[in-house]
Amino acid sequence: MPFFPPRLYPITDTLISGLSHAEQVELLAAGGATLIQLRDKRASPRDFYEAALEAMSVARRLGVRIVINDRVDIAIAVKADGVHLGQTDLPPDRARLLLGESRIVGYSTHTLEQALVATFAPVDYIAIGPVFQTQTKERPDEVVGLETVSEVKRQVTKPLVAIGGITLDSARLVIEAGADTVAVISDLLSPGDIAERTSRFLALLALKEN
Ligand code: 3NM
Repeated sequence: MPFFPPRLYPITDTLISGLSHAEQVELLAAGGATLIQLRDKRASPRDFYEAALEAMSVARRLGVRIVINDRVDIAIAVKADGVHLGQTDLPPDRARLLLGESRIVGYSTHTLEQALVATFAPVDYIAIGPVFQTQTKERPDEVVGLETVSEVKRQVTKPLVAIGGITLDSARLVIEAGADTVAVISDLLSPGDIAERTSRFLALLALKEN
């Protein structure tokens, strides 16, 4: 089945939010998010597995889909809806073999060239970033800017997720540049009302049709 990501794709971060993955899923879902990525670069595989399992039970109760960052094994172990792969993770075709056809496989790219290569991979969406400067990712790639988002959109038919430094103030511009979806961490999870912030993003992004 073709996969169409929603306009907003929140990604969890326990450090920025000060909350567990399950707590973040609860609040993001309360604000209207329907697809959430669990990301944890610091936890041990065992701890990430336990936290993801807990978040999955919240997500199932609330009807939210969950994608696991980087770890195909954990995605399988917790029966997540999919995995998001970086350029140094398992190759997408190997992840696809392990996960099967029905799960979501997303793939990060950081240049037009990588995005073009990704169009031949068995992935459901392509992410491009960082669109703007980000403090959230350690050793981020070079900022690609809105022009690259537009260029990738022109050349790529798969759904396009933009990521990196996207805020309530810039999200519309990113969608107008051609992204189908914005993936956001810090501007959703920084101290404040996460559910309210999520619904503000969704209201803003709903103003423009697909
Ligand atoms: N990946 P924030 S940028 C996880 O360029 C991640 O692929 C990126 O966090 C990429 O919304 C990034 O706080 C961090 O900038 C996104």
